[in-house]
Amino acid sequence: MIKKLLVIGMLLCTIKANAQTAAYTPTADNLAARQNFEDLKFGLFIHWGIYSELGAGEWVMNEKNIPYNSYKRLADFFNPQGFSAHDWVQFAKKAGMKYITVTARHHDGFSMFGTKVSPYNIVDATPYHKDPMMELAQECEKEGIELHFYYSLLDWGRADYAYGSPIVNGLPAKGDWDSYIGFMKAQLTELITKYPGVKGIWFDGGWERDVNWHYDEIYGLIHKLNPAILVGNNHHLAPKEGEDFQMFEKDLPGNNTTGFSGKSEIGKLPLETCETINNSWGFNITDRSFKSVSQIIHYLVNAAGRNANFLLNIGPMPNGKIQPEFTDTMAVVGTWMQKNGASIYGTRGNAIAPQSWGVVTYKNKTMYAHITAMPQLPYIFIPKVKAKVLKVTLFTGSENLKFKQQPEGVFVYTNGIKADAYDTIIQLTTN
Ligand code: JFZ
Repeated sequence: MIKKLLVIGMLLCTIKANAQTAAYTPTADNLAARQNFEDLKFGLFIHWGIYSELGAGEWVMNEKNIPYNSYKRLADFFNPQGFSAHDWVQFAKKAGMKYITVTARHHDGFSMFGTKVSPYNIVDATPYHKDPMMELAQECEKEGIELHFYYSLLDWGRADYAYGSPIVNGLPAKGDWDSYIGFMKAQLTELITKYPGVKGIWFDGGWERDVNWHYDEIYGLIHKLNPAILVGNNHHLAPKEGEDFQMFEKDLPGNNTTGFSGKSEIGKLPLETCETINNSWGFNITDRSFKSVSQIIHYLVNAAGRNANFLLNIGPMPNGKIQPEFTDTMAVVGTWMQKNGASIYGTRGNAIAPQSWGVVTYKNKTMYAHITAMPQLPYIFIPKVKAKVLKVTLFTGSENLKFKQQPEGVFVYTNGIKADAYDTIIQLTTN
């Protein structure tokens, strides 16, 4: 009898171990969603929460040592009467962006959506009493903009997470990990099943502690609820089992200027890189280091040339409105994208390494050489072009440009061409 139980027990253990290590096989729908995601190229990242009220970024509680119990009061006076899902979506569309990734819950643990599993949320804990994530999801669906939710694994306030910091008074030294994982699973289920059209979950904060995050269960749950949902995690490591895209923070894939990306070897998944429109993620009232139109277009083009999407962040104001500096800049970017977007949307990159003059994107039999720094010499050299080049023109013109193809690459003569203020695009038709 005892022996029998032991055998059964051992069997159950192996089944469990197998279940945990079972390799993730993305469904056909998921693979199609990945391709579609790669086609989008340009997305809007939005950091918005009760922290926005203080105008000092989303880490303000930590940075200003605000006791958690005082910080929580921000919910009592969060009443974003100026929030309009329509305006946010129009902002993205006018800028030429195709998807939005928005903070459903950041490290402060405040849920910006109506949730049944915590009273600390915008519907129940603020005088606003409405769910902006629902309005946004519905508006995105109506307007053909894809929606991803940012979801923090780190929580500064919950007792079961037990964040170890003196500003969070009264938390137990040790949390209740099973309870916390269960809470996240319940919230993720809400986000995926209640909100229409959600296409991705963007995890962050797992770098806070080296523990078992039960990614197998969490990612498994997401893919069980909707196999096409794209899972990404800002853990700054090589992609893990169950993830569908790889992200980079404040760096082009392959670069490591921030020191965040040192361990992020580029894998085979779709790539995304995020960057801020000024120097802040959440609304920052003193940050006036706005990126220029040229910087933003160059970042986008450089990401596309490296086969990555560009997710550009804004922090809307506490009333829900987007500040005019952002609107002005992005309207110009959008006008440029309307004219030149076909050389970016739906293309792929990385077939040809970045050059001193710029990068190359391609789609079907057309290559686009994006000259972001006009060379001193009257030509650009594109190395390792395997296909035979039949015709070269400016992307915005029909006149043939002179070129010379050799086994080692193609020379395109750029003298006399009319340069674009941001990116001069040369179109090469191959056979
Ligand atoms: C994280 C968040 O902490 C931040 O608030 C914002 O949401 C951003 C998009 O993501 O920022 C990080 C995450 C990890 C590191 C640095 C910044 N890191 O590991 O050095």
